[in-house]
Amino acid sequence: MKYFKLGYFCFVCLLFGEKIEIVENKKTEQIIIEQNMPKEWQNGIGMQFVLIPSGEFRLGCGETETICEDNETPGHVVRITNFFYMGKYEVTQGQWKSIMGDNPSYFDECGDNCPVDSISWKDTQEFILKLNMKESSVKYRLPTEAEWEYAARSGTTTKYYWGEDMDENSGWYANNSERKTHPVGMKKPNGFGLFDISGNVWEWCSDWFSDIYYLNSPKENPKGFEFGRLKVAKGGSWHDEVSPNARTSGYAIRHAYRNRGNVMHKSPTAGFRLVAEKY
Ligand SMILES: [Ca+2]
Repeated sequence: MKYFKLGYFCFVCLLFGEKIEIVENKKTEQIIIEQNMPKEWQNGIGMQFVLIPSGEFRLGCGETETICEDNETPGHVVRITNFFYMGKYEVTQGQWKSIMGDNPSYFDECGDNCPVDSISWKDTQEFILKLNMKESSVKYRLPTEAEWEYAARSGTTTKYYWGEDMDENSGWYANNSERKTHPVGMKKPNGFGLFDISGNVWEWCSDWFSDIYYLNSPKENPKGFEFGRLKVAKGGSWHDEVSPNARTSGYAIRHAYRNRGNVMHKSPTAGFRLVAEKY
C-alpha cells in the first residue's frame, strides 16, 4: 500500500501539482478539526459517543484469514474521509424506553443497561427519527457497514481487533454468555474505546446487502448496494461461536463476517449502535 501511495503521489505531483496541494490542505484541515473536537460526549438521554477519526483500512476478508465467505472478498482498502462519532455502547433497553416508550426485548429481565434486542431494522429507523426530532443539533443514523468495520478494527488488521484467536474477555459469545445478553460495557473496549463491538448483540448497519458488492464498490465511504432485500448486520452475538454453520471457532464473530436480515426481521440476537454527526 505504501508503494502504491508513493507512486500515486509522485505521478500527481508531476502532472497536477496544484490539485495535490488542495487534497493535502483538506487533509490537514480535517486533522486540525478532528484534533479540536471532543473525544467523547454524552447526549440528552445518556448515550455516550466516542470520536472515530478519518482514515483508511482493509474492508472484508483480512490478510491473515485463510477461510472467508465469498461475499467478504476481495478484501480491499477503503477510505473513510470524515471523522464521525459512534456509540460507545450498544443502544440499551433504558435508552430505547426513553424514546419509544416500550421495551420489545426478549431479555427484558436483563435490565435497562442491557442492549435492546428483538428490534428490526425498520424499528431502528423509527427510533432514529424520534431521537433526531428530540435532539435536532445532531444527526443520528446507523453506521454504514464500512464505518462499522473500520471502527471495529480500530487500526488492526487481524481477524479480531484483539488478535487471531477468540478472547472471552473481549465480548459475550456462546461460550461465556450463558445464552443471554449482558449489561453493556462489562468487557474490554477496542482501540477506539468501543465496548461490545464484538458479541452481545448483532448490530444493524444502513447498507443493503449484496454478495457481489465488494467486487466493484467505491473506495471512499462506500454505502452499500443501491437497493436490496436484506440489510447488513455485524459483529456476532451472545448466540454465536457454536453455530452449526460456523466453519471455525468464532467464525461469525470475525469483523469481516457479513450477516443480513430483512428489514422486518426481529431476533433476540440483534440490536444496534448509533453513529452521530456532530460538527
Ligand atoms: Ca455487539
